[in-house]
Amino acid sequence: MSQFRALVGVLRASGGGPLWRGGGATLTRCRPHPRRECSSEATPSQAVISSSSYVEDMYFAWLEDHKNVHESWDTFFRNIHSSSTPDEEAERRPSALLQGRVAPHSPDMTQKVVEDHLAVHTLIRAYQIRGHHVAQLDPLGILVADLDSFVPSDLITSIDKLAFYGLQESDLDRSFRLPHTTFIGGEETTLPLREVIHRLEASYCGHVGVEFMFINNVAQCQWIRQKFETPGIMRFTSAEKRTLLARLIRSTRFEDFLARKWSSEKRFGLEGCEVLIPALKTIIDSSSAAGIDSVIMGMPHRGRLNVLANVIHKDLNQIFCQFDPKLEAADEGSGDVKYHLGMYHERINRETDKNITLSLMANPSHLEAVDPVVQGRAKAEQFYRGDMFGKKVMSILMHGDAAFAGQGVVYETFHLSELPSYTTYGTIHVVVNNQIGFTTDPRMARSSPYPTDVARVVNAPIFHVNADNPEAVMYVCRVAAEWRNAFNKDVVIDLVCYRRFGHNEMDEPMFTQPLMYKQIRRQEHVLKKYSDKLISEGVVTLQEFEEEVAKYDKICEDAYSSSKDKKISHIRHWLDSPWTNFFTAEGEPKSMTCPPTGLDEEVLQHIGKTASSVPVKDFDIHPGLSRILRSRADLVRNGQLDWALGEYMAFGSLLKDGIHVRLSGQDVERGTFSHRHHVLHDQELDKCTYVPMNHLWTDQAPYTVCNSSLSEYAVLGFELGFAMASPNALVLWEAQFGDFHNTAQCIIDQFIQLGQAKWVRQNGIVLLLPHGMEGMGPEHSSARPERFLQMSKDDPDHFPKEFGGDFEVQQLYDCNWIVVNCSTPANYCHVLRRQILLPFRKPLIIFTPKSLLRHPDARSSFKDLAKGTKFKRLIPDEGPSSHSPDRVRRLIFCTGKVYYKLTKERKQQNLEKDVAIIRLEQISPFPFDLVKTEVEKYKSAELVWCQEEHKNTGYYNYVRPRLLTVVANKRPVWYAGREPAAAPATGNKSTHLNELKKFMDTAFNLSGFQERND
Ligand SMILES: Cc1ncc(C[n+]2csc(CCOP(=O)(O)OP(=O)(O)O)c2C)c(N)n1
Ligand SMILES: [Mg+2]
Repeated sequence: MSQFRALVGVLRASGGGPLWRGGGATLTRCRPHPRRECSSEATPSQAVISSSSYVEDMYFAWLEDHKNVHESWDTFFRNIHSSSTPDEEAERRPSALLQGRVAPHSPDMTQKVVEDHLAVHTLIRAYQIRGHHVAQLDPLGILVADLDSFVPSDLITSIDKLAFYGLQESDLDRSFRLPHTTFIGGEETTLPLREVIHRLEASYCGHVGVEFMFINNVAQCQWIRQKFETPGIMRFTSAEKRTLLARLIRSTRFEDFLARKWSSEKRFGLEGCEVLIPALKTIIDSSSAAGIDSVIMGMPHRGRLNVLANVIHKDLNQIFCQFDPKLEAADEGSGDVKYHLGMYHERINRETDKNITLSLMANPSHLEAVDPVVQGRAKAEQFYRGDMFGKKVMSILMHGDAAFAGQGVVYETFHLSELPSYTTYGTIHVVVNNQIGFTTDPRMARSSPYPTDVARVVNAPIFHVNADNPEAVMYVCRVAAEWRNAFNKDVVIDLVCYRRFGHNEMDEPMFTQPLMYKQIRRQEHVLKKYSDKLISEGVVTLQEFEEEVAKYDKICEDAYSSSKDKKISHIRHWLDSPWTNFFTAEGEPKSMTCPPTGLDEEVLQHIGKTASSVPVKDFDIHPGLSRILRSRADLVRNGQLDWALGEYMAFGSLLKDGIHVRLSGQDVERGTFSHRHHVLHDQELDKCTYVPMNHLWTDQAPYTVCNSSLSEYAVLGFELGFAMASPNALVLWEAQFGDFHNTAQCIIDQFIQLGQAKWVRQNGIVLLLPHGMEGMGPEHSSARPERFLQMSKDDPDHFPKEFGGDFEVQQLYDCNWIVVNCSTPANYCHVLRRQILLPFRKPLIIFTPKSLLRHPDARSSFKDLAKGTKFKRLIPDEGPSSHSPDRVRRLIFCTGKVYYKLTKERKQQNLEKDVAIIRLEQISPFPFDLVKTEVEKYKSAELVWCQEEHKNTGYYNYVRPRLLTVVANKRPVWYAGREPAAAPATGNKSTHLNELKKFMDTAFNLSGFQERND
C-alpha cells in the first residue's frame, strides 16, 4: 500500500490533470466471505480511486517513451501488455478502436494493473499477518497449534486465494513489483506471482509460524521480515548440522538412560520435545557470540534434569545419585526433590570459546512462580556489574503451554519487562508446547488461540516452530537471540511438540487423550528422523552416528557407576546463587555475633539535614512538601526522629558503608501515607526529579527507590530474586497496605518462608507491611501477622536454653524468618541495620505503622540511635511500675501501636504503678530470654497479652504458648483484645470504637481475671 502511495506521489509531482473517463468499475475487491467480513487489509484505499486519472496520465506518457516514467510504473505498464489475453489483444487492434469498443490505451487496463499490484501487495501482507495460522506446526499433525476457529481459506487453496484477492490463475506468471515491506525477492525487485506465493508459503507456512505483525514498530517488523523472508536464509553448514545432531543425541539418550535405570521414578522427561536442549544451547551460543557471559534461567519440571545435565553441565553422577533412595542429606534443612533444585556453573562455551556462567534458579512446584525471581536475579547482576543494557547478563525463561496461558504471574512479569527499574533488557521465553497440561486439552485450558498470546501485550515477537524440525528450531533460536541483542526486548519461541508419555512417567495418558496418544505411539522419534535426514544428505555416516550415540551412553554409564559410591547428598552443591566471600569456605557464617547498630552523631546530623532539605539550586518543590521538610529540619535540630527519619537514618548509613539499598513497591517513592518523599519533583519542569538519598556522600553506594507496577506477586518475586544476587544489599518490598501481600502469597509460602530449608539459600529480603486497626474496615487493616507467625519454626514448647554465646544471634541463625513490629523509629532503624550487620541473612517481615507515622509519642531521640545502641527485641517498662515491681499487679505484653493506647489508658486510670507494659518488638523468633527476665521481675503480676486484633488472628496464638513455656505453665496467660471474628476488622466506625473500649476495659480491670479464676 505504501508503495502505491509513493507512486501516486510521483504522479502528483508530475502535475498530471484529472483525465479519468472510463470504466465505472469499482475497486472494492472484497467478496462476501462465508465466515468473515472482509478485512481492511483487502480493501484498496480511497486514494486508489481518486488517483486513477493520474495513472492514465502516466500511461500515456509511458506510451510515448518508457523512460518518461518511474521504473516502477514501467513495470506496471509492461505487465499490461505482457498479460493481455487474446481477446484483449484483439480489442487493442485498430479495428477495435475504430468500432469504439474501447478507448486507445484503455484506462480499464491501467486500473487493472494497479488493482492487481495492490492485490499482490495485500496478499503478501496477509501472509505476513496470518501465515502462521496455516503453518505446519504440529508434529503430530492432528491438532492445529492455535485454537482459532477461523481458518484463513484465502491462504490455503490457491484457487480461493487468487479469487479472494481478485486475481486469476493467468496472473500467476505475471511479474509484480514487490513492496519494500517484503524481502522475498532477495536481489529481485519483481517476481512472478507464482513465485511470490511460493516464497511466502516457504517463509510463513512451513514449519515456522512467525507472529509479529501486531508489533507497532516498523523497523522491528522489517527486521523480522528480513530474517524469515530472505531466500535461502535458513541454510546450515554441515558442521552446524553435526553439532545439532550431537546435541539431539545427548538430549534423547539422557532421557533413555534415566528411563532404563529408574523406570518407576518420576523425572518429568523431555520425550517429545528433545529439541529443547539444542534449542537452549543455540540461544546460549548466539548470545555468547554477542557478548553475553552470564545467563540466568528459570524453568518448570519438564526436562529439567536434562537441562541440568546437558545445558548447564552439572556432573551426571550428582544427578544420578539423587535417584538413590538410600542417599543421606548432609545439609541442614529439608531439601527438595531433584527436579526443583537450582544450579550455578561457570564454563567455556565451546562454540564461542568464551567464558559463560549459567544459573538455573531453584523453584517450587508452583508453575511460573519463579519467573519474576529470575528477572530480579538477572536485574541485580546487571546492576552490580554496571551492565546498563543487558549486554553481559540475560535471562531465559522456560514455560509449559498450559502454565504460560493460565498463570497470571506470567502477565505480571511481562509487564515488568520494560519498566526502567525492573527491565532485564529482553528475556527469551521458550515454551515447551506439548499441547496438553497434565490431562487437560488446550481447548479447556485457555481462551486464546495460542498459549503464547500473553506475550503480545509487550509487543514481543512469537516464533512458533514445529519441534520435529530441529533445523527450523535452531534457526528461530538464533533469530531470537539476535532479536534480543538488537532490540533488548522480550521474544517468545513456541516449541510445538508433544509429550511422549503421561504427565509423569507413572501416568497413563490413554485414559484421557486416547487418540492423541495413538498418534504419539506411531510418531517416529525426532532423533531417528533427523539422523536419517543427515545420513541421506551425506552429512554424517550411520557409523559416525552410532559412535556418537555409544560415546554418550558410555559417559552416562561411567557416571552411573561413580554415582553409586555417593552416600551423602550435599544440597549446597545445588546452589544457584553463590555469595562469594560472605561465608567461610565451609559455608558457615564468619562469626556468630552482631555489632551494635548505633551511629555517630555527625552521621545522624548529616543524614537528617539531607533528608530535610533540597540540596540543589532552582528546584521548585511543592509548598506542602516544603512544610514537611521544614518540620523534619526542626526534628533534626532537636535531635528527634519520626518514622520517616528513622528510615532515612537506616538507609543513609548503610549507603555510606557501601551497601546498596533498593526499595520497591507501589507508590513507595512518596510513600502510600505521604510520609517518605524520597523523590522530589520539580513543580515547573516535567520529569525533573531529585533523590536526596543519592547525594549523601560522594563515595556512597547507589540508592534505588522505585514505584512498581500494580502487582504484588511479580514484584515481590522480583525483589526476592534481586536480594538473592548479593548479601551486601538491603532490598525492601513495601506493600501498599499489608493485607495486599496475600496476592503474592505464593512467593511468601514457596520461597521466603522456607527457601533456606529447601535450597540452603539464604535471603535477607525485607517486607514492609503497613498494619493496624484504625477503623478503616476489613481491608487496609491487617497484614495478617498470624500467618507469618504460624509459619515461624521456633518451637513454642521449648525454651532454647542450650544456646551458648550470643542468644539473640544464635536464635536468629536458627529461625526461618524474623517477624518484628517496631514501636519506635529508632528501633525500626536498628532492625534494618541489623539485617545487614548480621553475619548471615534471614528474611525480615516488618509490620509497619500507619497512624504512628505521625504520632507525636512515636518519636525517638538521636540518643536512641547513638553509637553503641542496638535493636531492642523487647522494650521493658521504665516507668513507675518498674521501680517497685513487687507491687505491680498486672504485666501486659503487647506489640506495635496498641502500646500507645495502653499507656494513655493506664495514665487516665491512674494505674502506672500497678500495671507494667512490655513491648515485644521482635515477635519471632520469640525473645524467650528477655521475656523471662520480665516475668521474673514482676513476680506476682498477672500476665496478659493485649492486642488490637481479633483473638483468632494477630499474635495471641503465637505468643501465648511461648509465654506459658517461659513460666513453665505455672502462671496463667490472659487475653485482652477483640473477640474472635471472621473479618479482620469491622467496617463500622462505632463498632470499632466500642471494641477498642471493651478490650481496654479488660486490659485494665485488675480484678477481671481474678473473678474468672475464682
Ligand atoms: C500453580 C500450579 N498449579 C497446578 C500445578 C499442578 N500441575 C503440575 S504440572 C501441571 C500441568 C502443566 O502443564 P504445562 O504447563 O503444559 O506443562 P507440561 O507438564 O505439559 O510440560 C499442573 C496442572 C502446579 N504445579 N502449579
Ligand atoms: Mg503442556
